[in-house]
Amino acid sequence: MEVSPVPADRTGLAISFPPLHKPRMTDTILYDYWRSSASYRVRIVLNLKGISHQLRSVNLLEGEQRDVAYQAINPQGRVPTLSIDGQEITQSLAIIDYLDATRPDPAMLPAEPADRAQTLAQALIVATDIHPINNISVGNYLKSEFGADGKAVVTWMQHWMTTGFAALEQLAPADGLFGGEQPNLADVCLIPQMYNARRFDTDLTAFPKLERIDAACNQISAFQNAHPEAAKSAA
Ligand SMILES: N[C@@H](CCC(=O)N[C@@H](CS)C(=O)NCC(=O)O)C(=O)O
Repeated sequence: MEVSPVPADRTGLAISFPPLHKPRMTDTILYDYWRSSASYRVRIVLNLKGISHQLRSVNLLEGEQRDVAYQAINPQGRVPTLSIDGQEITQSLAIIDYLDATRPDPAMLPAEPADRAQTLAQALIVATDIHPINNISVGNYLKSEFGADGKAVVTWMQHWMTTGFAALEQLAPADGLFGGEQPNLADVCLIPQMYNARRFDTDLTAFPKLERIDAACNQISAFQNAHPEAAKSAA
């Protein structure tokens, strides 16, 4: 296994993607944006698994995700994309699945099928039911097609975070993390969404277990070094 120089080295900036040559098999590059919560998930997992990597910024506010060169490696024009083992992988959960299959320690999902299903269900509340409808492009579409102003878009986002978190709070353990003593995929998906929730002033008082898990994970260096502020300062 590769050894992680944490925090990750961020080389170059933007717009030189994809590499003009295929990366060496050892070059692992995460195309990300510091505030992107899907990227944040992958940064956490790369750190937890101690995978040496570089970060390359795709500035979503400047529209770099729509650059033709970037769309050649990510046709959706979204972050993250991971260049690893001579290939590019898109979609944070597909990236994490690949990392778990090829670098299994520590595992992000339990081996036992029933536990695995429960962890996936918890993670998917965030990754498929909260996050996608709170995206920049969704907010922009609400504005351009439905006349929503900035305040309405924030109300929309708070609503979907609050309803998703209400379910997740019920599923959260009384003690420890979703993964028990070690973080798992549910923790990896939750912590970036908690960051987003605070960023958009979402009331979290009804979710004490989620707040406890968030605080505990943020004591772990793999999470600290993946935090948006750490990723931003590496940019
Ligand atoms: N399901 C995708 C979501 C990727 C995604 O939507 N990323 C956001 C940032 S968190 C993005 O690139 N948004 C750009 C846009 O909406 O234009 C994943 O998990 O990787």
